[in-house]
Amino acid sequence: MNRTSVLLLPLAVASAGNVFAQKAQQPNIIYIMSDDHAYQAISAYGSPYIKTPNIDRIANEGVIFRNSFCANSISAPSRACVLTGKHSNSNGQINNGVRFDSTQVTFPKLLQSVGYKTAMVGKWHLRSQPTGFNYWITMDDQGQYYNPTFIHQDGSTKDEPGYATDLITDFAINWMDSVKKGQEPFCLLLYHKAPHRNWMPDIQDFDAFRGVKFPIPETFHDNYEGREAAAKQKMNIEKDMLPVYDLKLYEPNGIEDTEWSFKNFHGEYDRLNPEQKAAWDKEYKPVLADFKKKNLQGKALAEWKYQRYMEDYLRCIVSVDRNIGRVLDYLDKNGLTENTIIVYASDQGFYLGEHGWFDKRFMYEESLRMPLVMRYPKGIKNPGRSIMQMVQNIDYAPTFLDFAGVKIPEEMQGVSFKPLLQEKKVKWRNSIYYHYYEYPGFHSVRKHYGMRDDRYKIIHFYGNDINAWEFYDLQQDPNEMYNLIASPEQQQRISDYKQKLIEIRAQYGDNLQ
Ligand code: SGN
Ligand code: CA
Repeated sequence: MNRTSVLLLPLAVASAGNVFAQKAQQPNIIYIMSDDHAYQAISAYGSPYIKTPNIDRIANEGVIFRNSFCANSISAPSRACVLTGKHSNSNGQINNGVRFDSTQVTFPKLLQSVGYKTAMVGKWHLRSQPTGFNYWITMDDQGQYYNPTFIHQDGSTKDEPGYATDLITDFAINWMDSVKKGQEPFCLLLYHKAPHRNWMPDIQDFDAFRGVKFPIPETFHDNYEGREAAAKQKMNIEKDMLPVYDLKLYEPNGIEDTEWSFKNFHGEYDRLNPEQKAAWDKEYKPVLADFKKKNLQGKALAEWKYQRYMEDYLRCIVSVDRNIGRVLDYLDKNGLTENTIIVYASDQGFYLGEHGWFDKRFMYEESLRMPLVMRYPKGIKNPGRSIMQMVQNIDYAPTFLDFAGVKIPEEMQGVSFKPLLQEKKVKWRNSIYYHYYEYPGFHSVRKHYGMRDDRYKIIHFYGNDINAWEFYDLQQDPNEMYNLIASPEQQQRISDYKQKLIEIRAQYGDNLQ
């Protein structure tokens, strides 16, 4: 026996004997993602509107990312970025319309290959069937809030009585119960439908926020001067928010609205059982009566719609936060808190009246930012901290793999932020890249790509009917109201940023436009 094998032998024996213990050392991973949850509606981010104690608990016992961004502010693309660790141009999921190529390398597949038990529960939205999961149960496309339909692994579908956010959490907890804890690490993707349009709250949350007057955002009455794409969108609360479908101002022949609005409202409302309908009508009939009595116009009407929108949107979040609390309790009760990475994020940001809008898609701050909090008692140094470095959803896959001790594939474009969590000194990126592609489409936001660093942002809107550049100084103008593209003092800087944009596009291999 040579010297090397003598040295190796005891190690080999030790590792064979410890195979379960070793696997148990790998952290469990719970990645919770909701749909359209704005950071402005999370108290850990200083929300003026709502308290989210359970999301805040993750931040307080872990970290909060203050500069977390998506790569393409819309659902399916964001989900694909998270799974693959790649930008949209590289993973192919450029918009909500295309089908996800499920043969790609994803982090759940890699975790599964090293012995993790993996599961996906909730809004999947990628059209192709989930791959890389021991267990999955999903909703069809956007799913529904009340008594929703779930798709099971054998392809069958079944309506489940109850409220989406509760049911998704029930499925997730039931699955965690089936895992042999301490013997096999697990990875759970828990994807909520809420608080996506059309913001239908759970009956038990109707009392929350009733009659509250929310502060109107500074930019609510924006006239979009100097910003052509912003002027062309169709996601304005005053003009595009639908009285029946969005604001629940419904009674037969009640008030005027589009056929589409009535049809889609019915698609959801008709799912309620008689008891639920009675509670629903009891809540919303007086709201309609009040609306009719006031007979509002112009600015006053826009502000009334905003208040109505906020009430229902925030009520949906009360339920999301409560259900996150159920998951945290489950971890505590089962002794899993220490060795579990738990993350809360949303697929993108959202407008809560800023620039007069709802929805997302734009590279402006509210929809570019992605709320992100993470707890891992064993692996995060100095909990209770804010992380200021710029991270993106393409970084999640590399980070999870890194914590699980799995080699990060070369093809992943994101970077593990594990060193940031361990307070290691590392050279970090100083700019992020963004590209949005869904036009023509809902809300008419033009295609655009751009780059942001800690001070400036450059955006190029392009297409048949637009070719417009925008440039913002985020320090002087955090609300992005003043497009500096024609400012004489900025010309040198703008040409530098145009060059930097060419370079970052080349770095990520993006020549789509
Ligand atoms: C639906 C919504 C849109 C929303 C898209 C994409 N309309 O089409 O308002 O922008 O989803 O949202 S709805 O009337 O059907 O609710 S995403 O988050 O899934 O990308
Ligand atoms: Ca979304």
